[in-house]
Amino acid sequence: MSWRGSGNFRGSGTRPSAPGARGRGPGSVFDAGSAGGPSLLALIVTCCVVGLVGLGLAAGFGGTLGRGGTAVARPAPATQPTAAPAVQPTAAPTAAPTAAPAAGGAAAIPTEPLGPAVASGSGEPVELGSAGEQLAFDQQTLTVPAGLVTLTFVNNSSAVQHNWVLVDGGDDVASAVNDAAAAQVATARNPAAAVPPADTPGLLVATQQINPGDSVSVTFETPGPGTYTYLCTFPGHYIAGMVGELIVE
Ligand SMILES: [Cu+2]
Repeated sequence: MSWRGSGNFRGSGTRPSAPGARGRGPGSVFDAGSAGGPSLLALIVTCCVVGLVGLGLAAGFGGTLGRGGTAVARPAPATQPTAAPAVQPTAAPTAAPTAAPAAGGAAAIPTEPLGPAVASGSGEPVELGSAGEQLAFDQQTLTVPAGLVTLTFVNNSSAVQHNWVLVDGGDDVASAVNDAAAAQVATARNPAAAVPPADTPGLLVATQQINPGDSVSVTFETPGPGTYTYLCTFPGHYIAGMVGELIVE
């Protein structure tokens, strides 16, 4: 009984070596016994060894060999390897697509003023702001001399972004430029990208969207004397009335 519990037979499952090893011990008994004894003694010993080995194997293999009813227990380990790989492939593809849109959106967000009228240096200083928490400018009309102007725009709201965009025309041009900014938002999937491209027809100057409390300065060459339209191109602000008139004298 001691060898059955050792695990050597159960673990190795080498059926031929097991009886052989046990046979060697009793074999010495054969030699010492009488001539007629060995056959009966060998048969008894063999039966015992085979029976014990059989029990040992049956216990060690847990029913895979003999008892058909318990053979069902073995398929259990097979389900574990199947479940483990299924989880890992699911998590990996989820992370990859997340990074791609973020990188594309970041590249489409302007960080400084743009437009054909933007110039270097400094000109006649002018200041304009948003009207507190309203979707409006704090000056509906702004008068500047013709030439080089440096406008500082302040976002006085506490919650939303704003920008300042000057166009060469009235409401028709302003509306088209506002639509061009909206297209940028659709591409970048980010309202901070709500700035018309530099080559948008009718565009003169456009600042980037600035955060609440921030300000931005832009120097530009005014068009000839006349009346022009400025607006904020953050989604919904122009429609809500964030628009004004620049009078160039
Ligand atoms: Cu705005």
